[in-house]
Amino acid sequence: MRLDQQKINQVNDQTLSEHRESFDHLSKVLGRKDVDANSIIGKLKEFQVAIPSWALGTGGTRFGRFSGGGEPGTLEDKISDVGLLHQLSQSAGSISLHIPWDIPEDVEAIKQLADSYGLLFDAVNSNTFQDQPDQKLSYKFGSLCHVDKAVRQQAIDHNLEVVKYGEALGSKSLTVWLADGSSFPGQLNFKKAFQRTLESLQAIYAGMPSDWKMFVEYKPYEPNFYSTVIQDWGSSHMLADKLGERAFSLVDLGHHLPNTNIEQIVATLMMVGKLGGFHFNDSKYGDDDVTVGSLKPYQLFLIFNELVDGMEDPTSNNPYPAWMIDASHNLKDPLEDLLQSLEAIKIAYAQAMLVDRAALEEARENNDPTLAQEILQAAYRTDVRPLLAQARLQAGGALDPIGTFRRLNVRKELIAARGAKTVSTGL
Ligand code: AOS
Ligand code: ZN
Ligand code: ZN
Repeated sequence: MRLDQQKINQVNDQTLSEHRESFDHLSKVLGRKDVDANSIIGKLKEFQVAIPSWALGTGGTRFGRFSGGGEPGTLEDKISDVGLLHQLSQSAGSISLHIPWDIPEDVEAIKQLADSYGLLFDAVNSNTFQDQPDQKLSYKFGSLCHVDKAVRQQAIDHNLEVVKYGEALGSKSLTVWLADGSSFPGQLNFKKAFQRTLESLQAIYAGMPSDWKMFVEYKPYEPNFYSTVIQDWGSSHMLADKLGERAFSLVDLGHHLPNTNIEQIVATLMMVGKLGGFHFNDSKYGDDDVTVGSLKPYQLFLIFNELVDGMEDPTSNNPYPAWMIDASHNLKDPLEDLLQSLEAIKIAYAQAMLVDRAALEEARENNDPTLAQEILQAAYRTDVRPLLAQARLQAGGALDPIGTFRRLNVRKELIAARGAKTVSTGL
């Protein structure tokens, strides 16, 4: 489904003068601080976040799943939904596929379809955390870390097959997230499991095209409750470091124990040039995967403060990170939820660009924590939403993406086209 551009413009027209007033006011306020609103708008327009194919349908828990209707039942539908998000937000310029959920039957047709929506294919994801119906050996006791070499080989072959699909579509990176670990003390030899995982990853790394990157995701628990082989950023970094210069750590915001200082992890990984990818979501307890910025927007800002610092650092050799939303939507409309996440990410990014870095560095050198806090919070407490709206307006998007989604009855039309009972693949 494609939205009629004229209809988006008509909805925009209704709040245009109000928007112009807020934007002019903010531009003046920023101008007095020597901040050029247009340069921030330019960076916001360039900033694109990948949408995971598995976040477009209703997510469930092991207790139930409550579909909202009109879910994308095919890869084509998923691409079309990301196209909708991109049309409204102008910030969702790519899709991240998960194999075997998203195996393309006709690669050329899928590429053309994505292209017609202005979408690229971001990192491809392998799945060795579930057994597929036609699978020979089980991953019940792990995949890349398994004690049985044949299981490890099957998981290696699967990852290489994922790379082949990605290559055909134009992806340039593979994200590996493993459920491997143990649920009971004594179950697993930690050292051997890590060593076997490294060897398996080395085989996958060796089989990737020479211009591909590998992102190694870490997670402290779930589905294994006692240990995970790649439990934290240290383990992920050790693996990435041993694998080679095209392997990087991937930070998923929900994959930290409560109160972990994620911004410090981000700064440290960027310092050594090893932060490759980012999964955005929010969490209160663990891997809650709720809407970005819905619980801890200040933490998100502090993380972006380090990301911007790392990206602007001329001495840094960290590559430009791959951004993706990794959320699960079990109550809200998935498309509305993703629009909220995109907005929260860009608010934090824009606020982080407002930080007066020279003054902050001076305050640090003078051991002045009061001033350092004033500087950070001056940026955080600025309402940057008119900058985001202006960036969208200039790019042809909606001034108010969720308002427009509702005004144009998008979900109703999706249900009419796809039915109320379609079920999307994913978790
Ligand atoms: C799992 O917890 C990880 O966050 C993965 O990145 C992702 O959610 C998964 O691959 C989707 O199935
Ligand atoms: Zn993730
Ligand atoms: Zn996760």
